[in-house]
Amino acid sequence: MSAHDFLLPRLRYHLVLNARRLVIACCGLLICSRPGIAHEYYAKQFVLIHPWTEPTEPGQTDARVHFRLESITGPDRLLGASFPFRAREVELRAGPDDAVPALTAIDISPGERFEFVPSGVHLLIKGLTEPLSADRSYPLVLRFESSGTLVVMMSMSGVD
Ligand SMILES: [Cu+2]
Repeated sequence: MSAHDFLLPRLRYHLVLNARRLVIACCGLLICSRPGIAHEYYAKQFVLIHPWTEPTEPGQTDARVHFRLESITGPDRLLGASFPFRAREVELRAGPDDAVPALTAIDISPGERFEFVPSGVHLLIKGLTEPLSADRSYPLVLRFESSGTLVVMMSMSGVD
């Protein structure tokens, strides 16, 4: 067995391995930066899937946030959220009626699925300082009682 026979397969193995790592890294970037692609975040007790909101017009100061939790293995509570640099506050809402006072927390019980949608419990971004652009993604900070703080990137379309 020559040195060539010994080294070449190893070299190939390393190239394949590194190429695979690169592909995985690129997928992560694409998933986070391209709107409308389903993306997920793993927390202690659940998986948070596809946080998104919609582009806003100049002068529009509110935006509603959608996402869902899946594979919820234990109880948790969403205690608050913030949208640093771009909004005054993020409210926890019980439903579509803005006359109903904001919630102080949202209880999450174990189960298959928990949806945050404007027709039910959801987050309302208030006091936007700049319009939200369709070709961007934006960070949202979520604070859970048990799972701690989670920073997620919102895409600008609900289409997975
Ligand atoms: Cu997504």
